[in-house]
Amino acid sequence: MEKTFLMVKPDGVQRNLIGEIVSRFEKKGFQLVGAKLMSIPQELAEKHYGEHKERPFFGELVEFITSGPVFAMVWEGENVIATARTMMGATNPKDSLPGTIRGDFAATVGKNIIHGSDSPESAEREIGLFFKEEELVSYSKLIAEWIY
Ligand code: RTP
Ligand code: MG
Repeated sequence: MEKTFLMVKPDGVQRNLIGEIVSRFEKKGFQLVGAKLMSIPQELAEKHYGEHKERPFFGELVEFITSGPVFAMVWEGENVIATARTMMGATNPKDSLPGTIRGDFAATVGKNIIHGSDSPESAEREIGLFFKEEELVSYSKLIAEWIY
């Protein structure tokens, strides 16, 4: 079953949005298979955002993501990678629609509440960066097979 890496960024944690965000993915029908509140070490932040190394905002991005605790999660379900991106909304909150997480809660591009893997390759890479194999659990719920 497909898995993705999602993370409530420091602004989302500070604004008490962990529960709201977890709740949206639960209600959608996805399954939480790993989660932890953590501070991101500098080196992990630089690796995680490695694709943006040459961008002018890289320093700011790493500084922000290491500025306070984040809530790191792994979610599972059919098409969870793309669906989670849709539920998050556009990167820049000026373009993210109401009803999406960024559309409802974020106002600036640098502080946009949530991170989500953008492809199967990123998901595998990011899950591996943030979680050990034994931190992920596999379990089934005793309900309809289309609720993941
Ligand atoms: P994320 O990686 O955090 O889930 O966000 P994303 O895929 O929607 O956007 P991405 O292009 O990967 O950019 C990563 C984060 O960098 C910040 N950003 N700032 N100042 C700027 O122009 C700018 N552009 C991007 C955003 O916080 C974005 O989430
Ligand atoms: Mg990204």
